[in-house]
Amino acid sequence: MSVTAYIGLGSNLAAPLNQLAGAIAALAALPQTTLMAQSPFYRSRPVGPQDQPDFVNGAAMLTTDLSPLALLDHLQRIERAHGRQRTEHWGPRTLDLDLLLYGQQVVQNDRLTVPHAELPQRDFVLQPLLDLTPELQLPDGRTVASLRSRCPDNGLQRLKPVAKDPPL
Ligand code: J1C
Repeated sequence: MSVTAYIGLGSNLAAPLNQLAGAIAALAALPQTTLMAQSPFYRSRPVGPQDQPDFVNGAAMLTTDLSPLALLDHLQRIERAHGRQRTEHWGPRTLDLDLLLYGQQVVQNDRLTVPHAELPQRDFVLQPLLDLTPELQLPDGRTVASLRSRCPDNGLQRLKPVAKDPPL
């Protein structure tokens, strides 16, 4: 039985828009998985140290027969393939792929917390989820729309879905 999963994408180094475009292509090529939709991309102010570039963030919706951990293995492989550099905690990053939601399942183990622990307080995660699925709910019944309306503001700017975006 395939499950609908949502992946968060983020980058603020090495041509972030290209990083996210490459990640989307890699997600579309995953085994036992179909890329159903991608959200618009947003420019966002960094959470954490402010002396780093703005981020580009977005989300993808997949249907998959991969288990949560098998999916995480693939996400980490894609991050490495995109030349992820050594990252300091809350510092700048080449490519992050986060498993945000895996159907309505709750996963809690050494490697994985799903729903993603930071999801409820990050507008750059909630807004792309809302764009993909306006009625989306977490396993605990909270709606993404209600969380979005009450979360801190990172100055999201929606980027145009064309190659003419200002370089980031
Ligand atoms: C570990 N994990 O987390 S990296 C991994 N649950 O080794 C996994 N659901 O084992 C484990 N999905 O810091 C546990 N990994 O984008 C999960 N993120 C799960 C994936 N400001 C999981 N504006 C550590 N935008 C793992 N990003 C978890 N500021 C953390 C990468 C993958 C995201 C950031 C803006 C951003 C930031 C900071 C610097 C805080 C940001 C943004 C890391 N992103």
